[in-house]
Amino acid sequence: MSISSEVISEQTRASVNIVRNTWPLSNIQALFDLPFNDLLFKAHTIHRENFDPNAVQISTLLSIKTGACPEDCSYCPQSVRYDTGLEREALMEVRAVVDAAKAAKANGASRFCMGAAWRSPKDRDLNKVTKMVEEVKALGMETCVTLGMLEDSQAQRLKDAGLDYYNHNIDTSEDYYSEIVTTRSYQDRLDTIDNVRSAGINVCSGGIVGMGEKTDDRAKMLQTLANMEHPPESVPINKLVQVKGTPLDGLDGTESIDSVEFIKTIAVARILMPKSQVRLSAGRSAMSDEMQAMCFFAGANSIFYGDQLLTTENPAESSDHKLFKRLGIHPATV
Ligand code: SAM
Ligand code: DTB
Ligand code: SF4
Repeated sequence: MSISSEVISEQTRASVNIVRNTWPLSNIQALFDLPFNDLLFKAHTIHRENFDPNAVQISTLLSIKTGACPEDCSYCPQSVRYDTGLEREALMEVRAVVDAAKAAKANGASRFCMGAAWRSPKDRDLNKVTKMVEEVKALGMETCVTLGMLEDSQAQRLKDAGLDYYNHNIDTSEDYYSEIVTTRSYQDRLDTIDNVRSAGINVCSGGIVGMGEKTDDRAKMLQTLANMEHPPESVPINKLVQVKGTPLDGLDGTESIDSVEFIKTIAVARILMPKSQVRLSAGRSAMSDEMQAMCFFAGANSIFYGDQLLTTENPAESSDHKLFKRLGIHPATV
């Protein structure tokens, strides 16, 4: 496989800190087609030019409202439409959330991400969530929330409370999206991201791989993110956690994604978005230390830390400590 000198010169431009946001799909496909070592070398070079290669940012997640979500996202254990055996829980009290954030801080997390299983928040819910944001921020942590679709006035309320990041994923390519979610459109997601951006909140947006999509869908998903007027500051790449009872449970190895393809996706994300934090997100419990090490080499520089994601398992904190020690990685400071 050869890559044109024009493509190489584009990467060189990116590597000297010019973030381009007009990536043609063919250039992204050409990156996926590169020999693995060439792709990883390129991604790692860009990573080193923009970040401390041995620092990984640590975020801890908390589900502040669990289950009974009206949406039909076919990967999600929290949708009311699938019988996943999950107990629904009402919106947590502010005090309990702040206690969890204090514990996360004591364990080394720099960012606390609060997630709610809503299609979109009601204004009365936001009264409580804005209090959570204010109090968690007062602990000296970065704050992130993910609450579903957001109107611009709601984004402004969160900004006024001091929110640092809003997570809203595009999930997959526009072409594949209708296979995965029908209750909100791709454009709805892009509109929410625009509202978050306009309010002056940092954008956290990425997707899920291993849902039966093709390499081209992964290329298109990354193209959509990288070509935003301002690419997201934080890009979570989730590997589908298959949950019993959801429509996507039971995809086999050929329909899902293999380790090499996953690492390549991280590398391409790093090349396309040289200044963003690329987060190795859901799915780490099923990854070996060696696989995670390759992801960090390819440009991942953030993780979710703590033994639970929102409702599913994540590696134990003690095993992440061991992993960091084995790899000589230290937590990034805010
Ligand atoms: N309800 C809000 C929303 O969807 O906008 C926020 C919470 S939602 C659970 C946050 C993200 O988690 C989803 O956008 C999806 O990308 C990711 N996610 C959910 N279930 C997952 C799974 N089984 N495997 C990997 N990622 C998942
Ligand atoms: C993101 O991209 N991944 C996180 C966070 N943003 C909110 C959520 C992963 C959820 C995995 C399934 C669960 O634990 O319920
Ligand atoms: Fe609801 Fe979010 Fe799960 Fe979709 S991903 S079903 S919106 S909680």
